[in-house]
Amino acid sequence: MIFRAARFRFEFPRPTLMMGIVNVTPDSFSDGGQFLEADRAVEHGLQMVAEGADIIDVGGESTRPGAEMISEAEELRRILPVIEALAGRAQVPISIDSQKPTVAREALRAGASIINDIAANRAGTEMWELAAETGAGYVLMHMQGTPQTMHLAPKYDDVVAEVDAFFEDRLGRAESCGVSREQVVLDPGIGFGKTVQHNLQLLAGLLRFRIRQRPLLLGVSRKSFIGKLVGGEVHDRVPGSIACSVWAVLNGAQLIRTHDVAATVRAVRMIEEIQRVSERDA
Ligand code: 9MG
Repeated sequence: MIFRAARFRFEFPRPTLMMGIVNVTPDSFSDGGQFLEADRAVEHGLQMVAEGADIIDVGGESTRPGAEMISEAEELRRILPVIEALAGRAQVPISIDSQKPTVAREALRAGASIINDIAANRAGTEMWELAAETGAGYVLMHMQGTPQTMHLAPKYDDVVAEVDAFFEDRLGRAESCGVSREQVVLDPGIGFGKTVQHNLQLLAGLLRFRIRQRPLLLGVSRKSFIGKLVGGEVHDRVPGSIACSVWAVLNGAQLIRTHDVAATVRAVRMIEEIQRVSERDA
């Protein structure tokens, strides 16, 4: 399996790709002013690359449940200097985490190579047309509702089957807009319009998505369902996040999105060593 993202190309099987998270939001970096905010985000991204990140995901708008949307101008003000600097200084692909096609387009112009699209459930085709035109990598994520509504009443008869049907449908639609399958990574969108039980069912059912023959990305990092299950504030959720990431790798995920690159890389590399010997000696 191949994943193409502009000038980057990844071939699987290979060690799990680590996507490090850089949030350029006022609540993630102190309000030390526009330049300080961007500088700190760039340093944070470079630090993650030094720790083993293969991709850096830059986002300027919070996607937490109930978070308010910000204007395009404000989102661009936050992300563009960070993407420009990281694309110039890091040797890894930069991904833009945005729901807005116009923001994604400017981010690609500034040097990003992947669109992380949490809103692949929207009706419009603009984001796929952009991916087709630019050859950018495309993370196709499942979400029920929007970040403003998704936590209110998530409902599924069979969450794994419904997410898989969504993947099949959206892969077809993206392809009919000119996006090659090799550009696409699938993501079940843990926490996006899902209850704690839905998240657990998706984790338990990850192998089902192998049928789509595309790399699978999983993002569980510090999410609230971990705190609800095993307790703890955001920073106490790291062990639970790593446990879920290891589980995901053992169950077919090829990319992990994480705030905690150094610890997650070590845990996943350890598992990969065991897997290698287990497959060799089977
Ligand atoms: C932006 N963002 C927050 N959580 C995410 C997840 O699980 N996957 C992807 N692709 N993006 C996410």
